[in-house]
Amino acid sequence: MSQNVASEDLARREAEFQAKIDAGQVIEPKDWMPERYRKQLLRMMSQHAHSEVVGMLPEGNWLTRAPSLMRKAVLLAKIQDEAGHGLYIYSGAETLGMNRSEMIDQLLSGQAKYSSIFNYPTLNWADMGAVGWLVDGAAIVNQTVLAKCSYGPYSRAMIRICKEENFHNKQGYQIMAYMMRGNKAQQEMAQDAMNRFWWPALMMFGPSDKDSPNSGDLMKWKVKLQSNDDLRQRFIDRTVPQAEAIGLTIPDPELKWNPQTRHYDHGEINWAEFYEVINGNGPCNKLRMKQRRDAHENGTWVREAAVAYAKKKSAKA
Ligand code: FAQ
Repeated sequence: MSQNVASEDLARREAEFQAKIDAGQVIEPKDWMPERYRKQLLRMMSQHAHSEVVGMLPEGNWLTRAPSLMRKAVLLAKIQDEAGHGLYIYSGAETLGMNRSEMIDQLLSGQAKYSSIFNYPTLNWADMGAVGWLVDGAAIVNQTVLAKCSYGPYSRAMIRICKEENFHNKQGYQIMAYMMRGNKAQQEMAQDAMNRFWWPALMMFGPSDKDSPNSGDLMKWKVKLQSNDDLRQRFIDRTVPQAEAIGLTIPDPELKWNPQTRHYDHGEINWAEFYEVINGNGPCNKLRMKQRRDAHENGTWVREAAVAYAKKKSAKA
């Protein structure tokens, strides 16, 4: 009998929760939420935060080799922004009941994912342009929509983060445009970066809708407001004219404007490669995780000192 009452109560609460979502209300940390909503958000937000942090590595690689002091200062500022985004999203995710160190343990033990894109190498300076333009560009398309998602702390974090990502995107495009105005070797370098980053950037949006196991729940709860394929298409539509404007060729022979749909048709993504990368077998997965684990270990004394300092300060207070 009491089990029946409990399950009726749960069904009522779930219905009320869904009604709030359907009415466009925002869910805040202290509101009741279904356990699966909490878990899905925690998964997504922690993976997002890990991506921001691991995402610093391919760019950090170029700090000592940026071609001028100005480029170095800009790159440094961008990388610092990414660290801030990671911390910001970890804080948002903590409101769902898991602390940052647990999330980081999940990353370091390989239990949690981070974006596939950061498992590709950054081989030449133009890659810094491609990362800013294409990777941050794809992130913005995804995050602008997340800024309207149903979970308050996540949507608010996205609003601020998108503003900074816009700057990252423009500095990346500016690097590419500048190189395309340069000599033949510089133009080839930019095209080479484009060739290597185009397809992995498209994979950032996740598998095709028909193969996306989490989308059903996430769309129902308005965490996702647009599907993986729709966002990918939006990214393609806005990026192709930008590439054409500076003389870069998109490495997709099937790419064509479709006047009926008013979108670009594109070739098939190599999904086998995508799954290899997200399952740990991309070109740089092992290197990235080693760098992250080493950085975590080397930072132990800093974390210990910060905790000791905070304790000392609160004891005095
Ligand atoms: N990489 O069912 P779905 C940035 C996994 S931030 C790795 O479709 P979902 C800023 C997915 O987790 C970039 N794994 O999943 C920056 C799931 O596995 P699970 C990060 C992927 O969640 C720029 C499985 O496949 N942005 O770049 C990927 O509904 C420059 C099935 O997929 C975010 O995280 C992938 N690309 O949709 C920083 C945005 N795609 O967990 C530094 C927030 C899918 O069940 C430098 N996240 N998987 O084991 C999202 O919008 C969503 O989580 C998606 C995936 C769209 C990424």
